Amino acid sequence: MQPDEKYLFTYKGCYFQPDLTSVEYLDSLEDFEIRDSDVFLVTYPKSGTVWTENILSLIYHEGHRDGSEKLTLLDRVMSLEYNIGNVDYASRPSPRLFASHVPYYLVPKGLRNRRAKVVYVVRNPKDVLVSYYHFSKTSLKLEEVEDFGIFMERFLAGKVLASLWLDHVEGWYSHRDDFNILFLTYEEMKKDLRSSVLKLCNFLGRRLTEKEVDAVVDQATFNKMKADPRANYEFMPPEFMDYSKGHFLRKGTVGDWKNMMTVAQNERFDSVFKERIEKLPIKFCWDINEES
Ligand code: PPS
Repeated sequence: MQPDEKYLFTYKGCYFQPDLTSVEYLDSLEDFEIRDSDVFLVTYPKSGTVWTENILSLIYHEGHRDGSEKLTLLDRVMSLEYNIGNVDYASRPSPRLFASHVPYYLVPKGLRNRRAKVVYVVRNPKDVLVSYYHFSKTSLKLEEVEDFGIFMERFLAGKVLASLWLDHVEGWYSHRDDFNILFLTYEEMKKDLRSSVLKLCNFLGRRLTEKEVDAVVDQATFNKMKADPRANYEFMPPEFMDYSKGHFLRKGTVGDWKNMMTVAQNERFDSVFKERIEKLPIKFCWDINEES
């Protein structure tokens, strides 16, 4: 089953959302000017993007005491390929924080000189799939596929936004030497948020006091973010989301796939993904109670 063209189009082998970007704009990204101080958060969709955006923003704005507290997350961390508000990114002050779902080969070429920083967050793909399935019901910009089994087949075939999860993760990982990049997993953030925040501060060269780190950790918890209208994405206009069907911050857990996938679906998933996943150097956590 092919994705509906109303919701997805391919650009150089990767699926994008037609309402929110264009071929011309994506073409222009190759020469997008990069600054040394830029930070790019790269993820496959539903892997913890908004969570990490919030953490980055908190780290850079040290608890939001610099006037950015009135801005929504979308203004604080700008989407590279979906410039929804038509913002002139070149005129934005440094340090600029960007988020992106693009595969490694579609990034601005200036990013390959290892000057700017890239943070790549990866999440176990079964939870990504389940999160994605629920999000496609809430998001009015994604095609709603009622049947989870059909949605899973699309996911396994890469016929979804940002294309195949395996290609995205493998691509970024195998080209890591081209970038100044830090890999983090959603699950390690979930298990020990403070250590993940410190890892980020260290990579980004940001020196925060203990108290400031505590404030970042406190404001980045699921419950705090869910209650914060500037961070929970409910500021998105009604043409983007149908909140009667769910929320952007849905469950925020590890292992929710077990509540959704049948034994047969899990076996089918493994038969398509397992071999390649096992070749990745990332140790995935499929259940928060697993020993690490
Ligand atoms: S998107 O649409 O690609 O930007 O989505 P993304 O932000 O990558 O992923 C959404 C999932 O991340 C969860 N989330 C969190 N989990 C734990 N803690 C915090 N603070 C947090 N913030 C967002 C969000 O709930 C989505 O996962 P699911 O499993 O659907 O709950």
